[in-house]
Amino acid sequence: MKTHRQPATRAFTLIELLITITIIAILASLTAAGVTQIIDQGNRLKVRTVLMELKGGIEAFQTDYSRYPVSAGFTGTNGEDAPELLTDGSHPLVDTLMGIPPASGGTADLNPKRTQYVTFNPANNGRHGLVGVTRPYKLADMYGQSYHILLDTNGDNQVKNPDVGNTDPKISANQAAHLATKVAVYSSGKDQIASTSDDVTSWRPK
Ligand SMILES: [Ca+2]
Ligand SMILES: [Ca+2]
Repeated sequence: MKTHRQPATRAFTLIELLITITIIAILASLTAAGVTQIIDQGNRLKVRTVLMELKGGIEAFQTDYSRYPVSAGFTGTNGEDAPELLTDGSHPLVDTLMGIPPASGGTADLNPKRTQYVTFNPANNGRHGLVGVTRPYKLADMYGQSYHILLDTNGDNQVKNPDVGNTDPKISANQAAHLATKVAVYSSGKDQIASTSDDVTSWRPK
């Protein structure tokens, strides 16, 4: 007498179906917030990479020329460091670091050796790169804002610590007045406001 067994392949298909449903359930649990968080972390990493390149480029320039890539008159008052710089195209710091000669009729040539300390690509919709065609160039972060640069122009091997004035008390608490570095760079972060918790800095851990 013949027996009618269920084909083994059918049971296997059911297991596959269950696995597939489970995977779909897991994927569905990846909420939009989770995806946004991953994108945010990626953007912060890109910003930090650029600002560390800026910092490294400025330090290498200072080693080569025994001065910073700014005009000789760029100093602070009362023995302090010069005020914070922005990569907003108001001065040729980015051009100088890229080894680009000054525009004709422009400022003094600060990098006559034409050494290329950094390389940046054109921005994409005003973000993450060089903005516009007029010189000096503006360098924008992932959020379309300029980078902030602090230089030890008074030569005491430290710069003011911007975190002292951070609006987040968890960040501003117990901060030293100065950072023990000659160059500090930061981005105002996703909220596009400086000295808030989402800033991306060269001195904090990633
Ligand atoms: Ca200083
Ligand atoms: Ca911020």
